[in-house]
Amino acid sequence: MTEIVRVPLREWTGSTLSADARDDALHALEAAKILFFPQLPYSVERIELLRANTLAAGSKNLSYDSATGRLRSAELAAPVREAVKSALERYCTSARSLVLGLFPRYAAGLIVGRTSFRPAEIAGRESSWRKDDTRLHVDSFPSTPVQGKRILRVFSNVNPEGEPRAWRSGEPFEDVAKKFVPDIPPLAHGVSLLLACLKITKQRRTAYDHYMLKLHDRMKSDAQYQSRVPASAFEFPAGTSWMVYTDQVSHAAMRGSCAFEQTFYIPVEAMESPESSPLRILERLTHARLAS
Ligand SMILES: O=C(O)CCC(=O)C(=O)O
Ligand SMILES: [Fe+2]
Repeated sequence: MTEIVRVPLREWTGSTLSADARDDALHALEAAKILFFPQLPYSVERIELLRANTLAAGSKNLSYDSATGRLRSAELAAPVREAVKSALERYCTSARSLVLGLFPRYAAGLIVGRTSFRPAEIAGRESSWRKDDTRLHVDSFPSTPVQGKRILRVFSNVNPEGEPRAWRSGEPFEDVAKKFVPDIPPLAHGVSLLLACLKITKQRRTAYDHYMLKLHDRMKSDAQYQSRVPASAFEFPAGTSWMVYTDQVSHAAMRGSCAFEQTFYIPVEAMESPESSPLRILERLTHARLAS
C-alpha cells in the first residue's frame, strides 16, 4: 500500500529545502510514494465564484494548455474565462518551479503537459467505467501516447469549505502488472501506425502505451479486483498539495471538489532510478523492448 511522505515545504520553490531533504524526496517519489505538502496551499482569489460559474457553464474539468494558451471550454463568460485562465497559468508556473526546484535533474527533458481546474464534486458523479476515477487505476491517456515517459502530477486541494479530497490507493505496480499483463494480447501489427495516420493518437502508440492503456482498462472494468484488492484510504485536507507518479501508483479519487492539477512528462533517462519505472518493470515481465 502506498506510503505518504510529508514534505515540510512552505513555498512553491523546492529550492528552500535542504539538499538532503530533496534527495530523500526524490527517492520516495521514484519509489512510488506520494509526496504530501501539508503546508503548501495554492491560493486563488474568489474561488467560490470561479467554481459556481464554471459549474453553471457545464464545465467539470477545465483543461489548459500553457504552450498555446488555449483553455478548453467554450461556454464561459469572458471575465470568468480570464480569471480561470490566469489561475491555471499561475498554477502551471508554480508546479513547474516546485518540481524543478526540488529535482533539478528532471530539467533535462521535462515536458509540461496540461493544467486542469476540477470544480465538480467527485462523489456521485455519473460517468462511464473507463472515465470513472473512483475506481483504482494507473493513469494512461488514449490520445496521448507517452512512449515510455513518466506521468508526474501535482495536485492542490483549493476547496473553499475546507472539505478534504479523499483518495484510495491500491497495490504496487509490479503486482498489478503481474496480475493483468499475462492476459493482455500484444499490440497488433499495424495498429499503432493506423491510429497515428488517422490522427487518433498524437504520436505513435508504442507497445508500452498499449500495455498501460490495457492495464488502466482492465483494472477499472474488473469489479472483483476493485472490491478485493488491498487498498488504503487517505484524505488531503483543503489548503494542501501533493505530487505523485500516477502512471505507477494505483489510485482512485473518491470525494471532494475544487482542485488544481498539473501534468508533467519525464523521460525515464532523467530519473535517478530508471529501473523502478513502469517501462522497465513491464519490459522485465514481457522480456521485450516496449518503447523503441
Ligand atoms: O482529481 C483527482 O483527485 C484525481 C483523479 C484521477 O485519478 C485522474 O485525474 O487521473
Ligand atoms: Fe488517475
